[in-house]
Amino acid sequence: MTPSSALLAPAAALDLDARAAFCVALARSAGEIAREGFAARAAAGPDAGIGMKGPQDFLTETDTAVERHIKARLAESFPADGFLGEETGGTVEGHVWVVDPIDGTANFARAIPHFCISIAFVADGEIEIGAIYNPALDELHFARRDHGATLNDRPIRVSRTSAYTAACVELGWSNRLPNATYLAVLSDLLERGANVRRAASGALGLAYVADGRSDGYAELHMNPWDCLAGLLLVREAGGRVGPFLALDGLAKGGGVLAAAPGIASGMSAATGIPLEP
Ligand code: LIP
Repeated sequence: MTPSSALLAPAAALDLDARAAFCVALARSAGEIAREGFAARAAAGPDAGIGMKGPQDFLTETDTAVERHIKARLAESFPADGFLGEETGGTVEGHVWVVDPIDGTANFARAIPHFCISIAFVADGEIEIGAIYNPALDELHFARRDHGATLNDRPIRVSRTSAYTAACVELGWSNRLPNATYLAVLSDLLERGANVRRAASGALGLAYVADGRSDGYAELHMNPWDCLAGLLLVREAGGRVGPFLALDGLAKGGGVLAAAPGIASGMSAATGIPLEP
């Protein structure tokens, strides 16, 4: 199959079993690189130089090394698949791997062990495979469409929380939108009675909704590499999510909503992000 025709191959013609198994091993091998980079950064101390791509947008040498590793291994094993990475860009055409080499870079840069590698595979407008690996805790969240979600191979489900007075949610922030917009949503969620956190890794925020440790995650604009794996995890774990890909999120990014069913409608009203049926 030539690369161009392979890029247009329907998902049914793709070997998703092979890609799913490869994705798990790839997340763990990339995690080794991230773990070594994190140890070096922690040893260098708080005054070590931190790269900046822009205001509040950090880049470390580990981001670059991890993305290079993932991109090279995918090119070797699935040369006809597309690639879209946070640091090197890529394509949104055909079936494509979407990768954030270090999500939570602001934490990683300051030696805070709350970061992860996020890898998703998208085909025919569907998120087919998602992996989020936190090497600091050796926690691998994994999902394949219509096959459920796991944490270190154990099945996971979203929480059964339905009362906002018992809910703990996360509201992601970036400087891509006005602070007033963020504060309005934060205020709405607080007024509903929720406890609201922000831990600076959107992918882990979504993974924790999938395994029930958090009741919801929202962010008014996320890039596709930050959220696609997590959105699949939450849906496969029985949660509600917003229509990210249907609103051209792969090309433009967009609002992200993921929640336990019992509080999903309130999160949608607070953020203005609709829920998938
Ligand atoms: C992060 C996102 C998070 C957002 C952070 C940051 P990065 O991605 O996962 O949702 O709130 O500001 O953008 O830059 O650490 O890969």
